[in-house]
Amino acid sequence: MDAVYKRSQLFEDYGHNFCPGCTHGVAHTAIMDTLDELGIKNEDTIAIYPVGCGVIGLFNNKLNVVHAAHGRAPAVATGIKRCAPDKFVFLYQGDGDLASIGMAETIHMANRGEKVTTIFINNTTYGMTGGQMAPTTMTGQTATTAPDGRGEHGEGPPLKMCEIISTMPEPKFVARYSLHNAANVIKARAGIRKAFQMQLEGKGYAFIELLSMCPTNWKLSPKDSVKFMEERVLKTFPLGVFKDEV
Ligand SMILES: Cc1ncc(C[n+]2csc(CCOP(=O)(O)OP(=O)(O)O)c2C)c(N)n1
Ligand code: SF4
Repeated sequence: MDAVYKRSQLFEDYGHNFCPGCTHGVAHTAIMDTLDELGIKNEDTIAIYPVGCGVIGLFNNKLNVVHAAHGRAPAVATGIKRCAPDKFVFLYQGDGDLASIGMAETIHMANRGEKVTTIFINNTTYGMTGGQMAPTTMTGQTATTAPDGRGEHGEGPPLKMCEIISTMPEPKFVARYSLHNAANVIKARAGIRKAFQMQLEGKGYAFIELLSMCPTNWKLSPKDSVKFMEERVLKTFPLGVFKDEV
């Protein structure tokens, strides 16, 4: 029988240990498959990993990885890419990491138009530390630090990173996709591929936001998390391409 799908050779042989229904794993499969498809070799790739659940991914792939302090991935990626412009450099960051403690680094890197690719995992919560309110937590969504729901006590509305970054002149491709079902994963993979291809061609900064499920901290089953994505998350964070100057 012909194999129609093979697991990327960039993964280690053992599986991942994200929670059931977590789409960090789906994001990783999309990234590794895209690197394979574009022929980007492990030895030419440097992945900058964050603090947060995404970091679980670094243990199950064979990429060259630099683990940055919380929020500092853009500074680390900037230094690496400027010193080694021939290397393929991508950042993998959660919403707490990228849009809270790392907001300044994120904004300034985007404003400089560093020639790297950001993969931004927005699951509307601080996953690893147990569900505190993130910059992306939605209005009315509860969190351990917002038990009455965001917005009830002056927290302000969620920050929308694609909308912010697409107002800047330097970023060339800014888009938001979702990982909650197969049809959307196919679109997300196309966006990741376009962004990676851009970097190979030296075309400037790309910011890819992937809406991701965190059933554990949403306190929902994986199946109900899909529903929550469709009924709540996609309404707050509309999908689409916000800027395309490629
Ligand atoms: C400097 C610093 N501050 C805070 C922490 C604690 N911390 C670890 S993971 C995390 C939250 C990560 O949330 P997010 O970036 O949204 O990623 P997720 O786990 O949801 O994928 C925090 C606050 C830390 N490790 N280092
Ligand atoms: S806590 Fe949430 S983000 Fe972290 S692995 Fe579990 S489901 Fe994924």
